[in-house]
Amino acid sequence: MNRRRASRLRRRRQSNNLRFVGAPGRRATRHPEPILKPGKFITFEGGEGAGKSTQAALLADALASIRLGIVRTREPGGSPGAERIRALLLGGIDEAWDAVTEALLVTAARRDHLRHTIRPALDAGRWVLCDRFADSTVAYQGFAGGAPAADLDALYRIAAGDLRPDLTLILDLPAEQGLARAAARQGARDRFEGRNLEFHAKLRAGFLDVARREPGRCVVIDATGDIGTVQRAIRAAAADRLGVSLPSV
Ligand code: T5A
Repeated sequence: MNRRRASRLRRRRQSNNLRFVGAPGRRATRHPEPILKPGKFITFEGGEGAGKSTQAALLADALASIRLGIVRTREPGGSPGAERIRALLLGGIDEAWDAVTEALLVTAARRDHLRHTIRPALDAGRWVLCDRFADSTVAYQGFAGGAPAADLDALYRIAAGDLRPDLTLILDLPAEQGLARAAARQGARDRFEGRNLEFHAKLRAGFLDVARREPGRCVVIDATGDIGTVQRAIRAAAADRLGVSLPSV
């Protein structure tokens, strides 16, 4: 075969590969480049000390082991501008701001975080694992703090538009147990950890209310067990909701 015909055939084969990927009735093709799938957005929610950071790190390892690109991030924070707002919010003297002012601050941080970290990562096909997101605003500033739900909805739209997490894992445990775990850990208490038990019980009720209203997005995970047991439940939820097959814990 002459060189020009060989190169014409090669070009045609490549364009077929790209056009017919996954089309019914076609043989599976080998792709010259991995196909960029849109990334998934997974959020971890729950009260203080529920184990969100611990579990997010373990899920990130599992997803990376099946060769997915992962970005782990957190709220408030996750971009340089949002981290500055985090320092202001969490380091501030308690009661200096009311719940609506707190919501304005976390929303400003969220907008910056989405612009600079979350959306670019999702657009590049990465999976974003975020330690807390907007349900924390609903629970902390809304349910426990008393900020009106309609105001929080409006703020969310300003920050995020139509973007919603693909999966939200709500780590659920009694407030006393979470606070005991957080207290056993080293480091200074932040502005919210020091609030009374009633406040923390309202947080739990708030997260469970979100889960009840949005069952398609949220999965409630029993977080009272040991780290491995909780991680198994999280991997099962990721497999069920997002169709990934992950190594067992
Ligand atoms: N906030 C945030 C708002 O008010 N509004 C908002 O909109 C947002 C986004 C963030 C604060 O900001 C507020 C809420 C928060 O107060 P943070 O520093 O990010 O503060 O703290 P938290 O998100 O509360 O996270 P914590 O660090 O308190 O807890 P985690 O991440 O849930 O728990 P983790 O993994 O650090 O574990 C805590 C301890 O428990 C152990 C761990 O080893 C660790 O020592 N542990 C377990 N022990 C036994 N069994 C298990 N299954 C365990 N899992 C973890």
